[in-house]
Amino acid sequence: MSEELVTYSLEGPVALIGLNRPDKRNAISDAVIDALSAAVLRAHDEADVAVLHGHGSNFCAGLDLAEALQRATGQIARPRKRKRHNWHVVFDQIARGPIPFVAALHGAVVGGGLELATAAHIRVCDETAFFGLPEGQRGIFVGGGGTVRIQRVVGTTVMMDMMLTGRLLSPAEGLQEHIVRYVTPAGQALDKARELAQRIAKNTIETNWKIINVLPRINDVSHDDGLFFEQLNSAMARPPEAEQRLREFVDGKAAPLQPKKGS
Ligand code: 1HE
Repeated sequence: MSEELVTYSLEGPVALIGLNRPDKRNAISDAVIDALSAAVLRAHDEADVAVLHGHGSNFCAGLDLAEALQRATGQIARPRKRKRHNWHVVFDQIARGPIPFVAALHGAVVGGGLELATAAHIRVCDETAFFGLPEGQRGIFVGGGGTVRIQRVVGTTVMMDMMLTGRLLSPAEGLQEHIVRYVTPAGQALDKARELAQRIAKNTIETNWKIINVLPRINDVSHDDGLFFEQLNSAMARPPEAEQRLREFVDGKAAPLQPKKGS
């Protein structure tokens, strides 16, 4: 993997994965996708939770338009065979893998950058963030799973408006449309994401896996099938940590959900 294009480090159980092409506003080229995939797969092995962020003044300006132009003009040859789109593969590695991802967003979160952000399970932004889908202005279409993922997050009405008009959403609108769950002062999104990731890492690995893999699938099926899948999952053999955690609660040794009054 190219260490320049995507940075990787471990903070205990949390992997930090940073898009690192700030001079091009972290635009996603084929080389960036390969480096991102390598970092994500490494985090699957080494970490219990990962944080995605961008170096420089933006999270990500989306598809590398210079490379897209080279592809459109035949300067980059078309592949002979139709393989699964590499963005779909990598964003699914994030969204449907073994560990939760928290995205820390700032500056431009546009086009493929928003598609990448919505592959994460929780999103935090700072006050500098803006969200957009400028594909219409560029004569192209979303291709990184946005029709599926972004549409499920913000709904058809909002996505249609963003795509047709090119309207940019502010952090407050991002919060309103469920793109983000947390907004921080400028420069603090990464710290907040790290804090959330450390907290998520305290859950059992098995429950985290169920939350990120079962919930989105149940969202896609009927009411009856959803309840059936839920029962299957809740009846799955529980790992030893579950018994230990249940016992801690019953014995009064579990940390309280909220600090006790007066303490
Ligand atoms: C890029 C890209 C890029 C910047 N591909 N090179 N995405 C877009 O339509 C967004 C395009 N970018 C922008 O609108 C602006 O760059 C930003 C609002 C993100 C940032 O503005 P600013 O003033 O800080 O930077 P800049 O001066 O516009 O760009 C700095 C450099 O980054 C410049 O290169 P330089 O060599 O002239 O210095 C830009 O060309 C370069 N750059 N963005 C390539 N995206 C699978 S489908 C997904 C479809 C999409 O993602 S569509 C959305 C594409």
